Amino acid sequence: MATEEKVADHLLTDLHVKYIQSLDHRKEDLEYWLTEHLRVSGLYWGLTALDLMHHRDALPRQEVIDYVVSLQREDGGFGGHLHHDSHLLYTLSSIQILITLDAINAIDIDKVITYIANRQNTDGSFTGDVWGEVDSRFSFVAVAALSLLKRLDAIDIPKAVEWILQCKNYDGGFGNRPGSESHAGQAYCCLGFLAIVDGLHYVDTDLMAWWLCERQLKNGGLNGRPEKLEDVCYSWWVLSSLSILGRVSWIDKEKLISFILSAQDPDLGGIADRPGDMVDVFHTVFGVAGLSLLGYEGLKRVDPVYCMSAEVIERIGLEPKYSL
Ligand code: GRG
Ligand code: ZN
Repeated sequence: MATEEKVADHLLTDLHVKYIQSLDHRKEDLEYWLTEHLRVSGLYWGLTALDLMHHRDALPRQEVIDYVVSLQREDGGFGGHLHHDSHLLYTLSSIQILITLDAINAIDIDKVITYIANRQNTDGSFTGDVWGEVDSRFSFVAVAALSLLKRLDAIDIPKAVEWILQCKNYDGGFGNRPGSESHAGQAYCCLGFLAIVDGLHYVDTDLMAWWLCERQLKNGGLNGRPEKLEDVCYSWWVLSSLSILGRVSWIDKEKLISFILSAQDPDLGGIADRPGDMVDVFHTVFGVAGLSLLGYEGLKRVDPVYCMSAEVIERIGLEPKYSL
């Protein structure tokens, strides 16, 4: 017998809050252990989703701060979990959490600046950790973290820009390294990078916005590159890029809102990559943040560069980058 499918037509805020609160107690789930290496990023995603839904206090503030502080390593960087090696990705998540909770002075800031600056190569690119993988994601993460700490002077910005511009493609998009295929995740990173260093004039706005709005499919969802499936997280990677370019109106907002809402778990909360799939905190934050960029009622505004509430970005005195 066919069961009637429940499809939510509004944001299930209370359920999402409970879902995020439950994540740290799900030690019987295999996923809990499989994601140990990126636990602090999971915490940043959960906290940001809660903050945007006006429930920042739903996680125990002091416990979260103590945990993040415990992740700072001797080299100044942060690991994804206790006793894990430093990586730029987890360093940014740690800084984002502490700034959201207004507790950045709890860590050794000079040491983390040194860690980030040491990741820059002579060609301007950045490695994610001491093992040497280079990616435009890491250039973004480095400048995002340094700008949140007001220490962009610690790196060679002109060289960093030179390298990012080599990742730009003829179709208007960006890849993860010079010569790589355009991908929406990298579009966000390279555009966010240029927004932070005041380099948006290097981008052909209409060409890039055209490539980005072409990511919307008939079902309203967005994909990350041509011929790929729709996925809720591109509601962040694509839409934040369009927001930075001031071209959110180039996509069908109502259809995208319906697509994101249809990917919610109507029983236990959380948002999945697409309707019917298992939820996770990664797609939950990017679904909520995407709805915020779409002006969904009852949510705080999100900053399209930092993926933190615009209120927090304004509190620390950075210029908000939000535009519809
Ligand atoms: C502060 C929000 C924030 C981010 C920090 C980690 C990072 C910087 C950015 C990641 C950007 C990125 C590359 C996102 C894409 C993630 C993703 C869905 C990858 C999957 O790619 P494919 O090719 O999947 O496996 P498709 O969708 O093309 O089939
Ligand atoms: Zn996804």
